[in-house]
Amino acid sequence: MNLLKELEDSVIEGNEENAKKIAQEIVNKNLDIQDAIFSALLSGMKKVGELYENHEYFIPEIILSADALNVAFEIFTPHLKETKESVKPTVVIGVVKGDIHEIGKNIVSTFLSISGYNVIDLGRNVHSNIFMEEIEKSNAQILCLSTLMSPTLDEMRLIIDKLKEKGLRDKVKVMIGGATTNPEFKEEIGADFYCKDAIEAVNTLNKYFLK
Ligand code: B12
Repeated sequence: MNLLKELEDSVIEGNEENAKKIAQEIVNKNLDIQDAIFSALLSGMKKVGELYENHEYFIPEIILSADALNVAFEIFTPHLKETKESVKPTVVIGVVKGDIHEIGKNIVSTFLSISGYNVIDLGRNVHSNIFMEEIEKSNAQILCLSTLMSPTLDEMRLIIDKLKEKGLRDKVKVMIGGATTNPEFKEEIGADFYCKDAIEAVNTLNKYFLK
């Protein structure tokens, strides 16, 4: 069977051991790592989401799938091609308060990092005050916010309001992403960029900051 398909199946089945073995095989065979991330790991997790929505999978199955994805992603990360030909701005990134979904944020964080950005990753379930403190401390030019849940969307609005209150709004560009966000929501809360995935995030920031 095709290795990418096998890796996708390992994520869907939540088979961590197989995911590890196949990811290593993909690395050893010098296959395209970026392709493996998008067309095996992420597509596998998309199918897991569908199974959950159809009530065929429940939280324990999702956790196993997330573990299988993470173990393969860890094997891939050191082999992603780095492009550090220019000094790029500092990015503060995190998942907003109330939300513990971190896989997508981790992928965006890794892609920005290997593309030369100085990434400060605050993790998940991050309080708005922590974002403010880090932006002030690090003088970051970019703030990336992630959420996958509808109830936590308002946190993004709150963070932008706090940036305004603290006089930081003009110093930092705000990029939002995650399955519940979209270009309309970006407009509504006054963020600067919305991107659908990690590749688009890197391309958008490169276009803006490397003019
Ligand atoms: C995995 C998963 C989990 C795992 C998370 C494991 C982890 N360590 O992250 C676990 C099991 C813990 C979990 C828990 C819960 N989950 Co959940 N989970 C999912 C699932 C199946 C997949 C999410 C995922 O990782 N996708 C893969 C990644 C790669 O995709 P992604 O995050 O979308 O990221 C991509 C883009 O969105 C983008 N992106 C992401 N962030 C950012 C940021 C920026 C700046 C940019 C530019 C781009 C960007 O780039 C990424 C790809 O390149 C989704 C279903 C789905 N269809 O999404 C539900 C889902 C997100 N979960 C959901 C829910 C409700 C929950 C729970 C509340 C369930 C419960 N009853 O307890 C809890 C959450 C508790 C909390 N307070 O956070 C709902 C949310 C519904 C909603 N609209 O509010 C979903 C949609 C399932 C559903 N259909 O009901 N979950």
